[in-house]
Amino acid sequence: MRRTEALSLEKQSIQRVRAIDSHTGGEPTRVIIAGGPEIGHGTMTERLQRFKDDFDGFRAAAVTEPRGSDVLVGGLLCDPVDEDNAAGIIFFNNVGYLGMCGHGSIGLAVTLAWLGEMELGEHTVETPAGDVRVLLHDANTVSVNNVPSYRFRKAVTIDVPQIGQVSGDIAWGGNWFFLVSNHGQALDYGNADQLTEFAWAIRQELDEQGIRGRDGGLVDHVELFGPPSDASLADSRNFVLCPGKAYDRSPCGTGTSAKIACLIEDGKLAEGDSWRQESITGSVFEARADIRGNDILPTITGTAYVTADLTLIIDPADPFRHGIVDASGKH
Ligand code: PYC
Repeated sequence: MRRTEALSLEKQSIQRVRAIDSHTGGEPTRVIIAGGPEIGHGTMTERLQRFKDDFDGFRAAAVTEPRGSDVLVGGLLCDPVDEDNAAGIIFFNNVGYLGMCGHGSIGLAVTLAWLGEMELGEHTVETPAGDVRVLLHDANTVSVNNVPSYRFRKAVTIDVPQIGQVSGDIAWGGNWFFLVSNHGQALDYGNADQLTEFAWAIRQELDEQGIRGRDGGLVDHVELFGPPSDASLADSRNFVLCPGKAYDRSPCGTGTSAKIACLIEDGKLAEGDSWRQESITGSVFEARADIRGNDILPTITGTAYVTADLTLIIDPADPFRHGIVDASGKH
């Protein structure tokens, strides 16, 4: 066999994956639009399980080094279970899977609009955490009606090694958050390394003490709050540490949902009132909540921009095809 034929045969086994990258308030999203794993046609929960069980290597290939980075959130675009809905999406990151992702949903809508597959107006997107409505206002601005959000426990105090006592609320906004206001940290972009270590110490102590969400889920996001950089632009500034130790460059859609659930439960925000949440990069999400029965239903509005239209190459011969792993097999 000639060398060129041999090379072309080898190339046939290469997986080519088309992805669109965007960022929402600085936080990147990579939506896999073709060439991803076949995870079946079950419910979104069943598809998530199939993804976890059979294709975790793909998750790592798509978002971790050398094809991605710790900060990247991936989204596997699927056909919706209900054909009247716009899409299904399973979000994932450098260490696992996210029930919902606010910045990612904004990025998804902008990505679909950029591809000509979503028109202006309202659409339903299915996620493993439930259906969310997205309202595409223009090519870059999107509102997301998030899943019902609530506070599970108020003022939980833990003793964190090297830090001391830290008190925070545990709340759900599509992911579990530990929300801390009294921390003594400067929420500045230039202080991101220090904030990461501080929030990571809290996260580890939550794990250590077996502190969990209502459904037994890991409280795997830590959110620190402080005053905004400019009170005319935002109501509060946050720093959100994600499960894989990367911090959210955006104000975090699910974290902002958890925050407004706490504010409403404390009587500090009324139904329909606006809450502008700023991130340490200066990006802002505008949030409000509707109350239906006992449910707090947050809406988050933000902007996203497409940054790349790319083909990922996953070559079976590449020792790092599923990312860089340590001796224990951890990414
Ligand atoms: O915007 O919900 C969000 C989010 C979760 C993790 C990173 N971003």
